[in-house]
Amino acid sequence: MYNNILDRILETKKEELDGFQMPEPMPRSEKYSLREALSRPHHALGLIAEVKQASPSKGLFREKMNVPAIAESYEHAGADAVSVLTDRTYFHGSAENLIKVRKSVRLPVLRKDFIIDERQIEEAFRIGADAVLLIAAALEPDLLYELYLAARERGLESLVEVHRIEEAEAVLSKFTPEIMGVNNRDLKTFETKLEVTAALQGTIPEDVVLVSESGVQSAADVMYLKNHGADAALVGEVLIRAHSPREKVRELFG
Ligand code: IGP
Repeated sequence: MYNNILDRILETKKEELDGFQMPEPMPRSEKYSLREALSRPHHALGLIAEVKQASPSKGLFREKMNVPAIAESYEHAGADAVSVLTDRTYFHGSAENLIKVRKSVRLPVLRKDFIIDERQIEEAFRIGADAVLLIAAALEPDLLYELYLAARERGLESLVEVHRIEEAEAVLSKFTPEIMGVNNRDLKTFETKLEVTAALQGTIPEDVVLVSESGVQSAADVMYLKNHGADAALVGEVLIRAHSPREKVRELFG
């Protein structure tokens, strides 16, 4: 019925939006800028550490997650920002997890979800996110730009994710995002290779903060990305699986 997993996720998202209920706004104290944090990273390469309990390609990473403890360990490890998967159906995430992270760290928090509607932007603001993910493979360029503007109006930054050169070019022909993510994983096939970042490096303007996403497993990977134009890496699985995320960050980022 579906050509690929991304189409299936987007179909589910649309269905779920039929019953959408806007949460009450959380009290917000400080605001944190993802772009600023990644512009002066704690390590040689910036780090966005991700809270992710499961994924459609790999299943459950952990039976249980102590979200505040994980978020605190990321902060102590010198992560520059925290990403939180809020999609429930495919990633076992939740808005509650993001709220817990927001309360646990003094770092920018990225809402990681499949955003296709402005209500999800307002929701991200209300639960305390500083930034949202916008996925080029999931959105027509016009809609992506509208959502980017809606986020900006709400004071939220956007991480605009691309995987193919054509996607990057389509985005950049409309506007220049402050922060772009190159997803090393193809969301339609799950194939993951760090060379995707190297291949897109030249397409993304110098002054755009470039986040290389997915598939980082070793210190050699971190070094590779640093040498191929990345300003930061977005790392999920290896940190979530680690007994000590802090030691894992030290091992990978030095
Ligand atoms: C993290 P990894 O391989 O370190 O667990 O990947 C992150 O890049 C990945 O979760 C991700 C993602 C996405 C998930 C990147 N873009 C879009 C869902 C939707």
